[in-house]
Amino acid sequence: MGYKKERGLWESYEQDAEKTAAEIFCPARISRRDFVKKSGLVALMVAFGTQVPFLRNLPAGFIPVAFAEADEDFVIPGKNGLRLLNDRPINAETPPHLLDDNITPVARHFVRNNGLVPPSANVLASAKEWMLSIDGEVHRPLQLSIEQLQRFEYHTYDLTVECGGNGRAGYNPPVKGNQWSLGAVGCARYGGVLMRDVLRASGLKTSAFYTGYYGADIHLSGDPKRVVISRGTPIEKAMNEYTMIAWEMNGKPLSALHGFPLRVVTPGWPGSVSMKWLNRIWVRDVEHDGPKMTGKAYRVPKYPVPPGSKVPDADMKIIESMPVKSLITFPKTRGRHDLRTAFHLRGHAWAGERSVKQMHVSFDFGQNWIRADLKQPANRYAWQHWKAALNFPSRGYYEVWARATDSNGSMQPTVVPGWNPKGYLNNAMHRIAVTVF
Ligand SMILES: Nc1nc2c(c(=O)[nH]1)N[C@H]1C(S)=C(S)[C@@H](COP(=O)(O)O)O[C@H]1N2
Ligand SMILES: [Mo]
Repeated sequence: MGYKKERGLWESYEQDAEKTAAEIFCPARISRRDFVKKSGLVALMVAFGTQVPFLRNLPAGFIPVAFAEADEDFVIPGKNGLRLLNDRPINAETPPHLLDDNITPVARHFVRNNGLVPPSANVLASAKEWMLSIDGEVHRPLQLSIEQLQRFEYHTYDLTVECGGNGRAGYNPPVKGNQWSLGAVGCARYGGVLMRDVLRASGLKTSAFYTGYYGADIHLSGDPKRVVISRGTPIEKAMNEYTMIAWEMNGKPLSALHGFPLRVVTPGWPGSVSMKWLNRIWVRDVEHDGPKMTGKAYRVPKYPVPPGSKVPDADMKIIESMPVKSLITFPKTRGRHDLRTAFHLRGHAWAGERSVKQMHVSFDFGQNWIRADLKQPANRYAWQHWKAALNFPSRGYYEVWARATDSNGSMQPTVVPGWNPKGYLNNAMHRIAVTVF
């Protein structure tokens, strides 16, 4: 079988730079407009603002990593300024300063794919034939077209979606998988219907215990029989009044990368239970056991473990609520600031199933904390905006730290929280550097 394991772009580079360069130059996947033109010696020097020793040794057609990370032509079409972590499947995160909007624009929303986007997602007309089936522990199995789905009451909510692996890059020893830093999170406005209205219409049996969601994306092996990912939640979470079956993101039909024409949004839980390209809901009388539901996937140890240890699968539990977390979205890290003026900063905070109760900032490595101004969320599960103003006591290099506290009093840790085999749930504080002059 031509099974291709998921492998990061930079990992591939290390193993076979030329082959990787050739693969990523497939124009259908990534735009490389002008790259060849710009790769002339002079253009590269200008781009880096410095000498590039040994440039003549650079293999033909090879993109220097710094160039690939920074060049605006090296992008996923429709995504603006995102950092590409992997191109097959596509995974890209948003630098914090590009998450400044209250509602994350589609062009700035991270993408996490475990498989390949189904070709139908690029064909608008495919929505007309799309069918969502609901079966399992229901009295009336349903086959719904999108038109039929649209007869249920329409709702729109701002919902935070964060990948369970956001922050993975912070763990030591390092953990395999996409090396997300801070930006696998976004809060978009989803439009659609409530999962609970649809499930009720199917006549849930009293045995209904868990959902199993299926999407139309294609396994990396190309084998149509293999399911990329199929996850679900306890029936109570599916019946939560904010769990949606959505067809709109920010007032427009979902884009191909975000699950066109239909997706689940399960706010407050790992993004992996927000199934994209949704075509089946299997209501089950046992915990769902689809791909990436079992073993170590989206699970953490039931007890704290030493970093780097092996944990038996039986000692792992499914991640439910995401932990309290926040970002500084303005200003960008490594800026310069005039001592004579107040330093204004802002960002967002969120807390999974909980709400954010308080937000604080510090500029002396956590000795003293200043209370930030924190807004209520637009609706439950929307991230909360905060802002603060500081006056630095002198010139010099500062770090500004931001710390959210949730409604139960839990705070973001200063250091990376408990290591776990797959590197989930890193909610350490976001820090930015500022040079005050
Ligand atoms: N069908 C399908 N749904 C999926 C995935 C996927 O690979 N296939 N990835 C999941 C994961 S792990 C995350 S974090 C979110 C990301 O949603 P986004 O790409 O819209 O940001 O989608 C989830 N839904
Ligand atoms: Mo994820």
